[in-house]
Amino acid sequence: MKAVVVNEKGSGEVQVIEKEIPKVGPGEALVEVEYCGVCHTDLHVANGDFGKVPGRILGHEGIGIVKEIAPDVKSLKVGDRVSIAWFFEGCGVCEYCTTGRETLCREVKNAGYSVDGGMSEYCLVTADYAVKVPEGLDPAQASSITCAGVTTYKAIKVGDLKPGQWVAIYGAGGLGNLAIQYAKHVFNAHVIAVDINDDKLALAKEVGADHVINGKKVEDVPGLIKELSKGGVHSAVVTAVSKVAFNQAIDSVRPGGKVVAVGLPSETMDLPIVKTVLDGIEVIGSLVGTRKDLEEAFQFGAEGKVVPVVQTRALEDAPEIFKEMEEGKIQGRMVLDMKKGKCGCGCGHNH
Ligand code: 8ID
Ligand code: ZN
Repeated sequence: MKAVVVNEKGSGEVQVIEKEIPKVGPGEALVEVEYCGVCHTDLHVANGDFGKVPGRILGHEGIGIVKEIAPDVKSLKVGDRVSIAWFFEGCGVCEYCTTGRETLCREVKNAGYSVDGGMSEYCLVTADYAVKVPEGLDPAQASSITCAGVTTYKAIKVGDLKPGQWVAIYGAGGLGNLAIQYAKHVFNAHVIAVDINDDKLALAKEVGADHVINGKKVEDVPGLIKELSKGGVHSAVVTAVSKVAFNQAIDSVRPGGKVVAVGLPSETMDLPIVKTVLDGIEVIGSLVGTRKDLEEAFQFGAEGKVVPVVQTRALEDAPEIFKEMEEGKIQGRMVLDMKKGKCGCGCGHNH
């Protein structure tokens, strides 16, 4: 089978290689992957930002069909459509797994990082942890919800956003455009989107942002947010891969507000102690979502409240797509379509 892997040095350009189809072990299912989205986290993994993992098959926005199950598997059957998510498996018994915070499990396995992920023609999943895709949800769109969707849906929950309140979404890329949609169409909030690229902001507006701000063009982003939201947003979700956005987010929440940190730049943010104390603000990290969060996030997709913006490309295009993501050229999500072959005419496109 073809697979997209971290190169043998553990950092830099990804490679497309041939690998053996893995064998099903106890508790596992073999999935024939249909689609896998390219998340900015894959770029961090490929660059070795969280530690080097040479040879690892990337991908945690996978969707596919179960082809085979181990004899002991009860939760899946052949033919089911399931997810291959960053939260691939928890221990099931620790204080986090037993209190609704399973993504914080210390024994966690993460697809495309600590175990092989979904950017390949076949992939193993731990059956009890693969979430079923509901009827009526397009599988390419479902791939995007498997990480970008569930992560932002969960982050908005963590920010305790209520109907009628204001939220600022920093970064309107793969995660951000879905954050806007969940905030607007599921949580019924007023949404301000901040990005540094006008094309991302045009998309933000299209998918439901009430106001958009270009952080490169507006000098005082928090000031403008305070003006628009009459005193500051109730919560801010930061998906941007830059400390600038984190610092702006801290300055744009109203007293009692919450800043939910989602983006993963290898930097530190500046947290003014006096403001934190006197304004009673909270800064909270949020990591993907539980299986239940994903089930809920999928359902809103199936109901059409949230429509992921996806473009599909062939698996062989992965190295190019990673570069395009680094350069900020992608609108919404680029999704690998395992069935799409390169064209014969040599133009480099798929048609
Ligand atoms: O569970 C989690 N916490 C989780 C899950 C999935 C992804 C975290 N992430 C992390 C990724 O690892 C990455 O660091 O969230 C970040 C965003 O992932 P993405 O949405 O997949 O990346 P993208 O599509 O490249 O979008 C990033 C956007 O940020 C904007 C860019 O213009 C782009 O639209 N941006 C940047 I870079 N700097 C900005 C700034 N200063 C900014 N927007 C506003 N202000
Ligand atoms: Zn991701």
